[in-house]
Formats: sequence, structure tokens, C-alpha cells
Amino acid sequence: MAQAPHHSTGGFSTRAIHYGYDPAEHQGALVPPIHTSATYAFPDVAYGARCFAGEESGYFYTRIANPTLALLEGRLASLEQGAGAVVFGSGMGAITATLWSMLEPGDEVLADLTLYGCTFSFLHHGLGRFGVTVRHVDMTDPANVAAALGDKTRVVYFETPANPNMRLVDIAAIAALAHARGAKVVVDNTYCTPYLQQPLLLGADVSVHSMTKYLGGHGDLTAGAAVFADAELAQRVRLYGLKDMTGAVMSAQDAHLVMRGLKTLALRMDRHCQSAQTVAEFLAAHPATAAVHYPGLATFPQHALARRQMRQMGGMIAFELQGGLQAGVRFMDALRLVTRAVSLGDAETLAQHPASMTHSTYTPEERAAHGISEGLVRLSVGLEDVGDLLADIGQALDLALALGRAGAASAPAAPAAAVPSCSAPA
Ligand code: 4LM
Repeated sequence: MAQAPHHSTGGFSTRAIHYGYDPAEHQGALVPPIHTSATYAFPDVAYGARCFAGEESGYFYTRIANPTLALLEGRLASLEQGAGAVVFGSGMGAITATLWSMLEPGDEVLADLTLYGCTFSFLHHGLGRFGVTVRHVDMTDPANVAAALGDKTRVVYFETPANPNMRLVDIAAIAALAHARGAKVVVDNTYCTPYLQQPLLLGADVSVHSMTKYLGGHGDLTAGAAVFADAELAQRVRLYGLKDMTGAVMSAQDAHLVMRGLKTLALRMDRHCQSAQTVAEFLAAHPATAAVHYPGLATFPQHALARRQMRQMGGMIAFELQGGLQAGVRFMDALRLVTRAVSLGDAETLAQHPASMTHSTYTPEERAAHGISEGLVRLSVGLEDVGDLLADIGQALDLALALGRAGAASAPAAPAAAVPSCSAPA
């Protein structure tokens, strides 16, 4: 019988730090070596042929597998209690390779209303152009999913919390409904990470991540991952979606950085969550805000579901100001410590405007229909001292409020044009 990997038992952080690695097997090196080799030498032709036929388990080309990537994959599978994991060069690489591997022309994807902008674009302009039907339903109510599931539905896809408006989806309820109709469930767990939410334990088949965010945690790499309940599906995604369809391979140097990030994931997430709760309460009490969307607020409509399926409430907040889009732009331009940038999950607190940035892949009509308001501001609460964050956010809110009262007319009226790399092909 195969031996269990080193340190495959123990708590979350113990496995995040030690899983699958024994320094004694690597000249005592505390930090796992970074294997940069693209290719691997065959002792003879017959061995090489067996590798390509899938009859040997050794490494032979890094686009398929690499020891550094394999160590990270083992850790991710352990942290999220999956049967296997595959890592990619970006979150979009993980999402596209996974879905290309699960679908055929004529199949249908049932997706939630609100998705990260490039995921939405991929479903419509990628899969939609290749004979896959994509239908959106409001998955905050499982009854909508029950009514929409059809014979051709192969995949049910959602984010929870959803980017950018923080709507939650009940993973266990949707998984039960989907499985009863023979469909698989893919959950984007980027906002929560395996530390805050465990989709596979709640019945999902695949959990996808942008590791560019919290898992890397320092804004210095792009990477993605998919964790699978079923090892066969993991292998299909590796050999088809990764190797042949997308080639979206992750670099070994970035895998090293993600493993460094994993060592502090639990600590960082605790701090992100604690500070986000403080910031959300501050925003909700400020006269400049019209709505604050954060699962940790008692006023959040799905607060009970959040408490049921998330360990803590996360580091992301979305909010709208009195005065809508123009007030939101004034607020963002007044920030001094908080950085105006897309992405999330970094040590730095980041503010961005979804309608003109991450969700500019939707038309204004689609944003309206999918619950993404034009004035929404998104905050990724970082690891700075929370008092400094409150001071900066407070002064920017006060300014936005004062300028609004004075009737300032200088703010831009409409979001900028779509980001070309995310939008429909010309
Ligand atoms: C952003 N997000 O929102 P890569 N899934 C989710 C995401 O938020 C993202 C991806 C996948 C943002 C990027 C600019 C829920 C990305 C895609 O960027 O391909 O690693 O992940 O600000």
C-alpha cells in the first residue's frame, strides 16, 4: 500500500506549512526546492513511450506535471479535502481549463447572476460561441435552480460570496439539487479560500481559485487552482484542459511563492476578517453610505447562511454611497492610504469600481439585470493597522459627502469603456 504523504494529518495551518514534505529527503532543506526544469530525461525510449501512454507515474514535461507544482497541488487538495488538485498560471486558466474539460457542444451551464467579469465574458464569448448554452438564474434562492435545471445541464457554476456584490449561494442546497439531476457543481472559492469555506465538504464537485489573491497573498504573482472531489475528473482536467486546451501552466517559482503564502494564510485571513468587520461597521454607521454589503453585518440579508457555511465573514466589502456613481468616484479619488487598484486579497487595502473596471465586460444593461449597480465601490481590506484605514476611509467619505452637498460637478458621469482583454472578440 502507498505510504501517506508526510504530515497529511493535523490542523489546517500544520498541513498548510508541512504537508507532503520531509526535509530529510532533500538534504535537510527547510524550504522545498524549486524545480525549474521544463523537461525530464528518459533512461530509454521504452520508458519515454510508457510516460506518454500514461503507464509511468514519473515526471516528463512540466506542462503536465512538475515536482514543485505537485507539492502545492497536494497541499491544496489536503486543505480543501479533495481527491486531487491541478494548478494553473492564473485563476482564469483554472476556470477555463476546468469548464472546457467538463462540457461538450449541446451541453448547458447554469450560472448565477453575478460572476467575476472575465468569468462572465468567458461563459458568453468563450463557451457560448462553441455550442454550449449558458443560462443565468438568481441562485440566492435554490428554488430558482430547482426550476431551471434541465436534462442538458451539465454544470452549475457560481461564486459565493459573489464578486463584486457579495451575494451568497447555499452550496449544500444547490449541490443536492444539481446532483439529483446529474449535473456537477463548480464553486469559485476565491473570496473565502479553503480556510473560510470548504465547498467540497458541502457537496460541490470542484472548487476553483484565483491564487493571485489571498492564497499568494502579496500581489506578486498570478496563479489559479482547481480542487476536485473526484480524482478522475482532476486527471481529465490535467491531461485535456491544462495540457491540450489552454496550456495555462503555472511557473515553479510562483508555486514556491504560493506555498510561502499558504504558511500564513490562516493568520492573514483572521486579520483580514477582523479588520473588514470593523470597516464594514464603520461604513454602515457613516451618513455618506446608502448600502453596505458585508456578510458579517447583522443587517446582511443572508447573514444566517454566512454563519452556516463560512468560518468567518471574509475580507471583502461592497458599498454604495448616497449620490451613487459620482459620490463613489469622489470617494475613491480622495483615498490616500487605500490604493486604487483591481485584484484583492493583498496586504494592501485596495479599492476599485466594478462597473468601470472588473465588471466592464458586462454591458450596462447586463449589469443592471445581474445586480451590479453602477455606483458600487469594492474594498479588499488589507493588513494595515485598522485605525489608519478608518482614518483614511473616514476622510474620503467626509469629502465625498461635503462635495456632494456642495453640488460638485467635476466627477466623470459614466464608467470608462470595457477593458479590451476581457471583452468580446471583435
Ligand atoms: C478582481 N479577480 O476581481 P486571475 N475568480 C474570481 C476573481 O475575482 C478573479 C478570477 C477568478 C480580479 C482580477 C482583476 C472570483 C479575478 C480570475 O486574475 O486570472 O488570477 O483570477 O479584481
